[in-house]
Amino acid sequence: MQKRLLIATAFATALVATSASAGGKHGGGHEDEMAIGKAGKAAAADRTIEITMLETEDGDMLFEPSKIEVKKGETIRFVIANDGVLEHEFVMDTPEAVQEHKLLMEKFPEMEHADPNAIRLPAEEAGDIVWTFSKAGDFQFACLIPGHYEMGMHGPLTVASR
Ligand SMILES: [Cu+2]
Repeated sequence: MQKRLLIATAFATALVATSASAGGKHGGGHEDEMAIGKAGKAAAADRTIEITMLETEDGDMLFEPSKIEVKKGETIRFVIANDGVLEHEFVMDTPEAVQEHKLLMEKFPEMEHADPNAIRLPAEEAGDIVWTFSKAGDFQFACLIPGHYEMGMHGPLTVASR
């Protein structure tokens, strides 16, 4: 009895912690600078990187290119196209934040995000993200729709210090 109560309490605490972090992350101001940088202005973009999201005939899901390399201080216009038949998303963040976000998506698959570092696209649609990489580091991009990461939808995003 005592033990069961303890487990229930721990579970409730975990739930509260999870929703608090979800609220903070998704309701936060868009002006906030993240570890990976901040939203930029299209007019200030140094270059464009085109990214395609697709499924392969043997059941994999992937991004092309499979890795992204930029330099600190660069503003990149990502033009992201979903060439698949399923919905996909592109999110870039620290590896830790990607894993945290992935777990949240698995718990709450209907979760909507309005994060400036992410875009969700229905099949055959395209969109863009303009991003200023203000800090050097090893980041990651991924699709966090449950199951897609495991099917291959993730890659390294390196911000070189110049
Ligand atoms: Cu996907």
